Amino acid sequence: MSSTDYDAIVVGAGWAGMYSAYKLRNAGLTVLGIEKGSDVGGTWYWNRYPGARCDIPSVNYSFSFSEEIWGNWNWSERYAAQPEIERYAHFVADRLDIRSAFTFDAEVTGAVYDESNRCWRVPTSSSDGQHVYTSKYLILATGPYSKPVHPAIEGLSSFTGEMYLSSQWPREAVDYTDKRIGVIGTGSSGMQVVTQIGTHESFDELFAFQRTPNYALPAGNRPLSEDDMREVKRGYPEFWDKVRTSGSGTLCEVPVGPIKDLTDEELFELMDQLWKIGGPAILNGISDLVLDEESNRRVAAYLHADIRRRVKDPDLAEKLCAKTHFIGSRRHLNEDHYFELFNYDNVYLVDIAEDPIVRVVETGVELESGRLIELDMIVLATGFDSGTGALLAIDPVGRDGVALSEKWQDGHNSYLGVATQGFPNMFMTAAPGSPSIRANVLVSIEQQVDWLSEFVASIESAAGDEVEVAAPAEELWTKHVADTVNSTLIARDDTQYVGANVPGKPRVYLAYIGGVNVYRIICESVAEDRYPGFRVL
Ligand code: N01
Repeated sequence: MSSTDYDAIVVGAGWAGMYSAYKLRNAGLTVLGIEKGSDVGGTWYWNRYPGARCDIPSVNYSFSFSEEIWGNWNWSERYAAQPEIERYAHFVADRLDIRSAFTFDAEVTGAVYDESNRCWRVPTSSSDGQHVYTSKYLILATGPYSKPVHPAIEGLSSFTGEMYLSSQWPREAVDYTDKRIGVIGTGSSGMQVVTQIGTHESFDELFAFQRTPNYALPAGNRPLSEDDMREVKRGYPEFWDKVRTSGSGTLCEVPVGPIKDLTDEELFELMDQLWKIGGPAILNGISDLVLDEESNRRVAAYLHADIRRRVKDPDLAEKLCAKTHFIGSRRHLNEDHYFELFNYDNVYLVDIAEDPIVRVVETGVELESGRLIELDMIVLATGFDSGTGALLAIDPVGRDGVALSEKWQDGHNSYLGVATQGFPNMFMTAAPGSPSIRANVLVSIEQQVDWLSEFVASIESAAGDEVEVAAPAEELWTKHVADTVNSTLIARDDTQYVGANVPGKPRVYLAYIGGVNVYRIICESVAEDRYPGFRVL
């Protein structure tokens, strides 16, 4: 192998990129991190829209590997908001001294595997010009939600007011005063934007353009005191042991079991108790929720009843009830006041399933009925090309000149979601085929990066030049990922998790839903057996 600029290039300075760079550097490798933004944070660097907040409990949405980090950081709320999470990312970066490994404001524009020299050539673009770096290993820590979807709505560019994409929110303060604001999209991001502006900002009128109603669970957010954090930290090691052996990587699961045989009264009593606990994982303990249609429908009926209690206008309440998909097939909102907002006389739901958007014009949004909703500001909270989007934007070219987009034209495949055959020495984090987007992504990332860095260290100590997935291992894993989700209800719905929100995207489920605990055991056994499924030369 010829000499390279670096042993490893890590793309992205989110959680996975920072931790990968840290672990590989500690393993004695020379590392260059490349990040498009001006600082660390990844998702939490870009998604600074009003109301952006984590829906996993803060004490659980944290790194566990370093006592120095968790011992010196205190969260201020049960669910931290974006500014605090971004501060945490900076804190982590400082403690790991990781910025020194990265070049910022530089975009990776491709990656090509040089077979004869067994290295990756990685072109970048920045204000300093174009550079091509070479490395033995390429780690794509590009994040599952980093390529936004720009909706195909006619006339968007003709709008003369302010327009913002939720995931590319400006760093400067936005003024909502006396403005007529339209939010398009009612997924987690759109509902958070509507809740924040509707509750905390002064505005003239607020319109939520809803194509598909979404489920929501009570957050029960509250401040965390120093005493709360002291208490958490006292039990942190045991806490993390439990987290690692949990299915979702979060520790607010209340084991309930199947609800199939409960009477309606028993079920409503149980749901009332779960509601009081709050949090996004209160339903995780219902073991037949995503396995049994009737159980799923009965829980949905409780959620609908909750909305009907909170929204005064019965017709409006009906429009807000999610009925077209199973609970669990989309990410539900973790909310405190979303539905009540529609009781105000200047907050409106625009049901665009009933009266679709035809076009955006200079002054606002025109609907099929001919109605023109005049606006001063449009917020597009229209989602992401999830899972594969950022990887395919780089579109690495592997062995025999085959691009990833070519290999994945009928759907992604990989071994363990960390590597794909034909792309030697290339690893991915939080990628399709791993638990990532259907789990506590931070717990999942920490486990994957620990595993990957040990694997790379073992290749280095064996003086290996090239590592590649073997085709049979990839086929088996891809089948296992599909079989696992196909045995549930959630693969049936058209969601971003199957790529349904991006025209032409192959319909393949984007995550391994067997649980972070099961995935960890599988990865550990692969390591113990000296990595069968990989070929090291
Ligand atoms: O995106 P989404 P998101 N015209 O795809 C609508 C994570 N996240 O950014 O459902 C009109 O869920 C679309 O309508 P429909 C989380 O993992 C986490 O909200 O296709 N509407 C939908 O309502 C989540 O899963 C947090 O009918 C259009 C919305 O836009 C992931 O990010 C917070 C449209 C897109 O919803 C993505 O969530 C926020 C069009 N042309 C996000 N195109 C946490 O709390 C799309 N829509 C951690």
